[in-house]
Amino acid sequence: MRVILAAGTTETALIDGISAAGAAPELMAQTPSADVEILEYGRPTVSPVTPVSPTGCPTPAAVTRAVRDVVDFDLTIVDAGLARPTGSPTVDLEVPAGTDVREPTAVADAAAIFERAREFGASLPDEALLLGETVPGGTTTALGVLTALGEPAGVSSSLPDNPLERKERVVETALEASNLEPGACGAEPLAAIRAVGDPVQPTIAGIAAGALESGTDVTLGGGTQMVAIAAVLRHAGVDEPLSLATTSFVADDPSADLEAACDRLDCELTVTDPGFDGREHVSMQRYCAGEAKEGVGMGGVLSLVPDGEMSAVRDRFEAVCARLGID
Ligand code: AAM
Repeated sequence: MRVILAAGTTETALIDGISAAGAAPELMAQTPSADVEILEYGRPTVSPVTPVSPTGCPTPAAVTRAVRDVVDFDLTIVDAGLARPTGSPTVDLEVPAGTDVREPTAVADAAAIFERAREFGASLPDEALLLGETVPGGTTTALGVLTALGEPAGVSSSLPDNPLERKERVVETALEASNLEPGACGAEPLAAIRAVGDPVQPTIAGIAAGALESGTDVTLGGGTQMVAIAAVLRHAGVDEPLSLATTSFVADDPSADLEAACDRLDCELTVTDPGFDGREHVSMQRYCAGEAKEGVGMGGVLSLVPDGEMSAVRDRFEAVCARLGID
């Protein structure tokens, strides 16, 4: 199994109060670069900070790294629009950082990115791929794309209280700035991303399309951002089987309504509970309170943990948090 993590940024994350994927708005652009270092090395290397939410909840990269210490999988990191340097080795598909969706164009070369990613996905020798993301503001851009496609699906949030109305206002402004009505891009999913999406979306959708074409199994590892990718693929006419693997934290979020979305998009859903409620550990309790919930492939890699090994993952998560200096 190869895990591919697409890491990128969108200026949309700077909008006040829409994301907790960084301690402060000016740190959001740093989060994906640091996330991929945590996956690779177990802690940030050239990145100056460990990504935490404003309340101190550690990035889901810490959970994914903990799983990596227990389950063997290959890992490839794709630069899907990083805005800061990273010390991790990355595949370069020439993906620039994304613009604020409230500008007329959010991802200028969405179609070209999709094509390059598709070639990359088709070239891989693996039998199965698990695709993950890190892009602060990603649930807002997911809502943008779902709305432009005319899909009724809701989105989750890295915040315990989903600022859904704020996101809806952003998406409304974004569609107006692009001269689009909701549902206008139903037949043109890459136009939806170009107008109101983020650069991670055409990267993951392209890799998935290329891999599926060449007979590789694809699982989307994530929550409602991956629902948006599944919608892009279905609207692009991709009809191969698709799976989505996420955490119980997203599955339990009523604003996500994940099961209905997966049903509609003909996507097999796997939900994994890491059992964090059984431990007196501050960070695990934060996850149980609905902070962070998912990201950096967390739900996907949790689905790879064999029966009986989840307590080892929790032990490793405690060790990763201790190394990062987080409770
Ligand atoms: C990624 N890195 C993170 C993080 N994510 N570091 C700390 N907390 C997170 N939740 P939103 O739309 O609310 O910003 O949520 C999406 C982001 O949260 C994504 O980057 C996802 O990978 C996760």
